[in-house]
Parts: sequence; C-alpha cells; structure tokens
Amino acid sequence: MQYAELTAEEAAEYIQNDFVVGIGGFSSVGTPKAVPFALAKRAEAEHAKGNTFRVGLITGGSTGDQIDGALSRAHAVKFRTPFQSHKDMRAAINRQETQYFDLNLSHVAQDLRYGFLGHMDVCIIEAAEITKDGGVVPTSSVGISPTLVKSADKIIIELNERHPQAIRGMHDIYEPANPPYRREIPVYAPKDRIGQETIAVDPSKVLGVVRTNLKDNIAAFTEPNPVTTKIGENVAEFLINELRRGIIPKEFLPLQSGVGNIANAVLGSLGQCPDIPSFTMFTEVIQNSVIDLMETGRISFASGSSLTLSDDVLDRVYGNIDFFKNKLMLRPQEVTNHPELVRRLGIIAINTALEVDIFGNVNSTNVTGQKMMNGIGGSADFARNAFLSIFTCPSVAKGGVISAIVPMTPHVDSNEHSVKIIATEYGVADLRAKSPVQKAHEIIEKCVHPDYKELLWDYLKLAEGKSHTPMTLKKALAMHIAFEETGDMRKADFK
Ligand code: 0RQ
Repeated sequence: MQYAELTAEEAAEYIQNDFVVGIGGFSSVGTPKAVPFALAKRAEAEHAKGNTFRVGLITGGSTGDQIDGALSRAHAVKFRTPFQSHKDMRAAINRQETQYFDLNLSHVAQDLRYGFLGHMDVCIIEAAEITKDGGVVPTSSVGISPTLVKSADKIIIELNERHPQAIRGMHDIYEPANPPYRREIPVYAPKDRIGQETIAVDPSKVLGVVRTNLKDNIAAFTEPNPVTTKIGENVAEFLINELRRGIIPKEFLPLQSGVGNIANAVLGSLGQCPDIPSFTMFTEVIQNSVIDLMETGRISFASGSSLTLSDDVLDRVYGNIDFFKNKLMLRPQEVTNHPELVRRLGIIAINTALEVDIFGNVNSTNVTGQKMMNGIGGSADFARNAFLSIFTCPSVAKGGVISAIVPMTPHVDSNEHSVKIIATEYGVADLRAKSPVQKAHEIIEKCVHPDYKELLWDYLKLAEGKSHTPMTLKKALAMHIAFEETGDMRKADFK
C-alpha cells in the first residue's frame, strides 16, 4: 500500500486547537517523535499570533522529550492521560495548567473503546514497516496503538528507518471484545501467541506517512548504589526462601518488575543467584537488565509492551535479532497488564513506592498527597492481582529528611489488600495473614530507617490496644506536617 508522503510540519498542520490526539507506543519508546515535535512548534507559532492552541493528549504511557517535554514547554496540552514521567509535563500538571488524570494502564484501551475518554480526532503511530494491505508493523513497543487506529478519525504514520524490518514477528496484536461479548484471553503461559504480527489499519483514515530515523534516546541506567543493591539482595533472598519452603513452585513463576534502578538491582540479584532456576518475565516494560540476563541464559523469555532499552542495548538486540526474536514478545498493554492474566499466570510483581504506611497502604504518585510525581502506571494492575505483590523503596528520601514509612499515607494507590510484601534496604516485611497492628509491628521492625524507628514506635503506642486499626486521627499526618513546616519529618512529636 502506498500512502501519501508528508513532512512532519505538513502532518502537524492538520491538527487543530482542541483536537484530542492519540500517541502510539509505550514507556518512552516506539512513540512517534517528529510530528509531536512539529506540533509543539505549531502551537508556539499560534500562541505568538495570539491564538489559543491546546490539545488533549492520550498515550499508552510515558513519552520522551519530543512529546511530553516539547508540548508542555509550548503550553500546548489541555489534558493529559494516563501516565507521564517528564519533568516539564510534571510541572505543567502541578501548576494545574494541564488537567491530568492518571489511569491504570490496563484500562486505557478499553476506556477509549467504551467512550469514557471522549472523541479522538487523530492518532500518530510509529511503524517499522507498512504492509501490502496498509497495516503497520510496530517498532519497539505496542501500547494502545491497535485501539488508537480504530478510535481516531484520522491516522498519521511515522515510518522510522531506525528499526529493522526483521522486527516483524516479535509483536502479538490482540484486542479483547467489549462486554457482553468478551471471552477469556487465551494466554496460559507467557510465551503463548494469540494474535497478529501487525496492526490492521483502515487505509481510508490514513492522512499520510512521515519518514524519520529518530532514536528514542533512552539514557543508560545509572549503576546500582549500595541502597538499591541491598534492596535487590533482600528481595532476592526473600524469594529464594519462598522457593525453598515450597510457596513458590520449583519451576519458579513469571516476574513483573517496574522500571528504574531498584528494579534493575532486583533482577541483577535474582539473575546471579544459582538457586533460582532460569525464569520468565510477564511484565509491562522490558529493560536493559532483562536483555543482559537473556544473554547469560538466566531469563528464558520475556513478554512486555515495550523494549525500553538504552540505545546501545537496543542496537545489541537488533544486531542479534535471530537470537532474541523467539525470546521476546511485544503485546498491547491491555494484555501485558491484564488482571485475568496476572492472576492466572501467578505473577511475582515487584514495584516501587514513594511511601508506605505502617498498615501497608502504598502511595506511588502524590508527594505529600498533593504533587503528582508520575502516575500509577501499571503498578496496581499487577499488585492487585499478583501471586505475590512486593513493593520496594529506600527507607528514606532526600538525604533522610523524609521517611518512606509513615503513620498514614496522604494518598493511596495500592491499598493494604493488594500489598503483601514491603522491602527496604533494612529488610523485608511480610504482611500476609497479619492484622493491622501485626502489620505495623512487622513494618516498623523490619523496614524503617534507624532515625525513624523510635518515632514510629511512639506513634503506634498512642493507639495500640484501643481499636482494630491503631491509628490516631489527630497525629496520623504529623510527619508530613513536620516536613511541610520544618523541612524534616524527624521533627514530628508523638510523645
Ligand atoms: O526524587 O530524583 O529529585 O531525588 O522521588 O525516587 O527513589 O529515585 O525511585 O525513580 O524508582 O521512582 C514511585 C516515583 C519511584 C516510580 C516512583 C523522590 C526521590 C526522587 C524518585 P529526586 P527514586 P524511582 C509499573 C511501574 C509508579 C508507576 C509504576 C513510579 C524521586 O517508581 O512512578 O510503578 N511508580 N510503574 O527523592 C517525596 C517521598 C519520596 C520522594 C522518593 N516519600 N516523598 N519524594 N521521592 N520518595 C510496572 C512496570 O512493569 C513498568
């Protein structure tokens, strides 16, 4: 199929003030880049003429600087969903310039199909190849692209030559039907292929193709530090113990792990441990450490929605595509994060918290309950339904003036019913089969930084023995208030 060729600027000209724009790809990779950047320039030009120009932006997950960065700096985003992790977009959200609603990432595609997100005027997706019938071979991610091309009135395709055509066959495109016609998703093992290699596209909707060769520019992860290494070792040791005592079956179970340094450190520790058999991943984001462990044979297979790899590691995969092709599978985020599959496959889910309260409620998003960090992402999709749901975090933040363990979190993303294990560099709290007061003892004993231990014991004493959940309403946020007023949570007083 031959579509019209456009420049990025010509494509951006089609997009009007107040349009809702869908962006394909996932987790800052495999997203279109040239047209969103041109759109930011167009917004700046319109603003210079005194015209209002803002769009609604719906993506699979986070995006890079050419999208969230450029568009927020151009003050061009009216609303944003479902996830972002860019400092400029975060700032626009926190000054309420951009209305943001973060969503569980497994919900985004179905929310679009259900009409919850309104009308979509245009979507932009990245392709490694356009097929004879006008369909698209995605690049290094899938996200919500299959749903975007169905939902949007018009489609712009960025054909990116950086990705080899040999990537075809790595994707498994499947979209569940809407209720009341939905059936089970027939994935019974991480490797099961259930869909198509390509995304079907209605050619009559395609405005044109923009040729690019832009990289996603994912930075190499920083090396683990002593704290993240210790958290990784603690989680690995805990899982080995669960394996030894027969809670985790001897074949081991598929792993989901979040992005970032802690997730890398955990995988590194698990990978080095000879007691853990070679394992699989059923996760949202496939990051550098997964590729390293595949090369050494420690990970045998990974299913995810994106290859969020630094440029050098992506080049390694593309340079040895025959080795990796049958070990990697890229699916829509609706499938990778689907509660049915997470529960069926028995996923061990490892995610990161900003803070955790002594009863096991996790805040992953709103700093002091007020300022958005990134969004809930896929963490709750996995945590709620996992075989074992683990949350990790360093015991303190900002050089020790913030404790990650608090009497009450001012915002909750994953609640006590979804959270089974908490791990910091000091140890692992096992919350299974424990009442609120037992959980509080376990968490304070095992996970809290020494600077905060006595403080939290003092807090617990205020209400222990008086009610089912020993919390004191007047003091529950005293550590957060102390931080706001003095810049140091240690100034809270529970005497
Ligand atoms: O800020 O960089 O300015 O110092 O928060 O914290 O410790 O570097 O950890 O980068 O892994 O982010 C929860 C935000 C953690 C992330 C969160 C400050 C801290 C630092 C970052 P600085 P770290 P991370 C889905 C995976 C939700 C989505 C999700 C996240 C910055 O993991 O967005 O799980 N999770 N996606 O100093 C104030 C506190 C703080 C704090 C840390 N209590 N108060 N600031 N910080 N704790 C599943 C997948 O499969 C991908």
